[in-house]
Amino acid sequence: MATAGKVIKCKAAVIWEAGKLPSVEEVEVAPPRAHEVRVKIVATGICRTDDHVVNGVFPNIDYPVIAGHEGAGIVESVGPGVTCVKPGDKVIPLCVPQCGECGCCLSPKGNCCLKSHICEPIQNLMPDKTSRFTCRGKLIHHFLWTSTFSEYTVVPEASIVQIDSDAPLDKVCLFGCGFSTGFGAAIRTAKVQPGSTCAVFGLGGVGLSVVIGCKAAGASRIIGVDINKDKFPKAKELGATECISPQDFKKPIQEVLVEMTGLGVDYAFEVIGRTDTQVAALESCHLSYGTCVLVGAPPAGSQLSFDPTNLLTGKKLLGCLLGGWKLKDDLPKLVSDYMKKKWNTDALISHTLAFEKIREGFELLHAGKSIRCVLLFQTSKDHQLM
Ligand code: COD
Ligand code: ZN
Ligand code: ZN
Repeated sequence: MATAGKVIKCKAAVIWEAGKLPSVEEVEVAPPRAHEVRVKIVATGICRTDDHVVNGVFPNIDYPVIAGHEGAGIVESVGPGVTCVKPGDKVIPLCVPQCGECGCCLSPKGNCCLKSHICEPIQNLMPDKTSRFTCRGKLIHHFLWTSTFSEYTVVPEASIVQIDSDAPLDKVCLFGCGFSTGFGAAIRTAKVQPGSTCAVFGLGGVGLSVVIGCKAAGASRIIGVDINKDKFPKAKELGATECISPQDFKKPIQEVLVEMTGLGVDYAFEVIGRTDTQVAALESCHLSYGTCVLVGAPPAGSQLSFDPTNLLTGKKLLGCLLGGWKLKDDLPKLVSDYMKKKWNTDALISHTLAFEKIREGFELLHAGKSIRCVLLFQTSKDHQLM
């Protein structure tokens, strides 16, 4: 590529301080260093976690920052030592890396890579504690080592995977977070069995992906739970057999679910990120063999409090990050299954906007009107890659 080894000037959405919506700026993106990859992002979704960065919910995030972690793009150039991808490859940046060397990556049992931005002392610079982004002379921080709200981004090689060269990037960007997180919670973490009864608390993009996973696993009853009834039609389209709002009942929703099912659901998923709904999900499970999976992350410092009898009778309480997938190993297969039309994730995309309209995308999320809003970068002639 003509741009290899050079600083690239391009568009990015910078969150200058907590509490402020991102503003679209021209940023400079330095070339990748050893074991890093520079990617031209083609499309990126907006996830609730990006909104948490806008709102300043995470205590360990330094500003200014470029958020975004649900993107797909094309490799522009690679730094010394990179062998996993080459310029021109279609890729998805991984917000949970897979270094392949740490105890967790070497074990088949988990996916929380110990060399990630979460397990290292939490920081939002590159692994070498420097940044590849500047704007108006200021250092701009990375986010989750992905920063997909930039037309070009630099990621560590542990945080990128090649996907099918025919994959539509404006659709499979959702596999970088929302879809994989929800689908994996049902398929990989809970291992939902055919004929079972499931409850899904929260019907946003991630919760609807849980619904898709439960249906794909052959669940016979899938009960969607949300306070926003506008979410119900899409949930039913994707496989929910019934939907209920806690606001329509005087008694706690867990009691309603236990009554609806006899002794409770086989699987309950909490996909909101609140401790009260986490406890409600656990209490709605079958008292002897129900499984509750926590998907949503409550605010930092939250504590969960519940009657331990819930577990003593045999219920299981699980949690997962990105659905539990080992993303380098599993994401290409998920994309190729999508290409074989095994499930329809396109239905999760409620809005597609030009990247410049990113603020509108956040406003749609705040208003509860979007499921997934995908932002598209227009390929300028200067940076044409294909
Ligand atoms: N009761 C029922 N429904 C509720 C309640 C409530 N008290 N409060 C909100 N809801 C509903 C909302 O109406 C909405 O429909 C839904 O819950 C939440 O959806 P979104 O669109 O706000 O959020 P998603 O689907 O994009 O993401 C939700 C997560 C909770 C999964 C996400 O924000 C999160 O916590 N992620 C961390 C965990 C993880 O694995 N992250 C990977 C990178 S993000
Ligand atoms: Zn690792
Ligand atoms: Zn996310």
